[in-house]
Amino acid sequence: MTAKQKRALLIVDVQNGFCPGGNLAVEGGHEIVPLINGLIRNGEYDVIVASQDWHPADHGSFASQHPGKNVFDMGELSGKPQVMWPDHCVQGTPDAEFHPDLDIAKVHYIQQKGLNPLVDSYSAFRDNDQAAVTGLADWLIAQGITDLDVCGIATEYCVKFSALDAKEMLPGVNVRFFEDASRGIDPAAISAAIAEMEAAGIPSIQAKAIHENRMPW
Ligand code: VGL
Ligand code: ZN
Repeated sequence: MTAKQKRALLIVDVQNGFCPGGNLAVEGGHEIVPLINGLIRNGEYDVIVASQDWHPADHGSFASQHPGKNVFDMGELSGKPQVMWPDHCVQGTPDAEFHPDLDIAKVHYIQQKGLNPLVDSYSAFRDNDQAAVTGLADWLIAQGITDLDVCGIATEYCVKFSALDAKEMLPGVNVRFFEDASRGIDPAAISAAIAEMEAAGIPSIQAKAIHENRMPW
């Protein structure tokens, strides 16, 4: 007997802070918004989730909290190696808002992350030290999903760690990565992230191929 598929889309951190003009701008971050809106609107997904980087102003991943450190230096947070990020996605600021064109009204569940100032949280599922989970895995399991497609920003950070955690924390769920509906920071690191996801059983797919027969939306 084959059980019916229940498909979910996870949209990672499509926020002003990671788009041009934002505090941690990723080149072309805004370009994925129309593709993602197409995915949201094409009716293939039963469940749509968005994650939102949501830091307190004194978050320990910010270089501003580490005297003598520069942005993008390697530093330490709670004894672990940590990239020193610019202040970004501070709770309640425009930088933390979703991109204004993203069709957020059709999102069923928003998972905020990065609230604990003592640990960073790239994954939408748990903190980087893997000590605390966010609740997203339990929520998706309760929905009975069978398939999860992941897209968003930044490919080699929050998208990759979210996809890898999904594979590990959602037993039996098919996880895929939308390459063209994601953007990353460093081309070499993006390629390495795609290889790492593929090695973990997460294939790369293209949103454009899915849309081809459906446009205009
Ligand atoms: C992210 C760095 C710091 C991301 C979030 O969304 O990929 N990267 N915080
Ligand atoms: Zn962050």
